[in-house]
Amino acid sequence: MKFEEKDLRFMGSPKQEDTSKVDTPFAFVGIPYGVPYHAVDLVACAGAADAVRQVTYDMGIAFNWDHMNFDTGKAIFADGVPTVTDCGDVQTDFRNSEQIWDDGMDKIRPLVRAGVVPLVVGGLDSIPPIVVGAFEGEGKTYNILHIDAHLDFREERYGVPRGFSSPIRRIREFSCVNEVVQIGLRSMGSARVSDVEEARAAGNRLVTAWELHEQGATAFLDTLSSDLPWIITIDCDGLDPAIAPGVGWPEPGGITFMEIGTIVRGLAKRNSVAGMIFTEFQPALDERGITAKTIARLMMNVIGIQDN
Ligand SMILES: [Mn+2]
Repeated sequence: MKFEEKDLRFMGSPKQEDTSKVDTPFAFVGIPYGVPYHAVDLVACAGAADAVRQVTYDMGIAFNWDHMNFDTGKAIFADGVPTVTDCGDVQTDFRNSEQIWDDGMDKIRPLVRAGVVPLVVGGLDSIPPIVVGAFEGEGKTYNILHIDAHLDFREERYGVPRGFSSPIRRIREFSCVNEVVQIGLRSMGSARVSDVEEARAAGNRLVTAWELHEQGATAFLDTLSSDLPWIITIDCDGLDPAIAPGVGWPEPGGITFMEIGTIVRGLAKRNSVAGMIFTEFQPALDERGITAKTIARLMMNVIGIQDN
């Protein structure tokens, strides 16, 4: 049964569009439009945040805050007090790439300043630098964990420097960024051999999907430094198509739910998650809401585990 409500809110949490007025430790934000290459790019993921909101009604989470969440070993929200606010979606003029960046950062920055952890659903994979840019200039430094089948380190593509083949290149340019670790790389995408060499030269640590599977998620987690908070950015095609079928470029052999869960939960247990971003989720391609559910579950694990 599909629950129908006009004003969907993630987990049925309160809504507050003004991000300077959020008083919960976590905030859910939709960024439907990143910088596109072609007009059609704007359509594919625009409904992703709403699909994640919807699945939290379909799962019953929105009405059953006192139910046990076995992922965290406790009620979804203790004493009926939500710990996340739904801040709605970034409104912007998607014909203007400067505007897309400015409006996105303006929405996220008040959360960063208040110590609220933004939980963001894009958008194509051109949105991560918008979110990371909101952390820039606040006097703190962060590590980036990027999950993706693809490198996303092109200087430009089709003459566009802020498109979805370049987000990690752009993220590297922020002075608030320290380490960049990229996991889940496999098969081939827009990256050329020279782009891989440039990513390594920039200091990025690249872990292929093969390497992660062989090493195991727990051992990998142990290699992540505890010195700085982490911004986790997940292109859904980095995950295995079994748990994230709703993507434009499904690629077998991706990161399993237990692997990504172990990594995300491990960082949350350290209280190290400064922000979380999901991109490239195309609801029209989803199968029985599995991709939306994967995103909601992982966000709920951070919300339920991290003591923010
Ligand atoms: Mn990708």
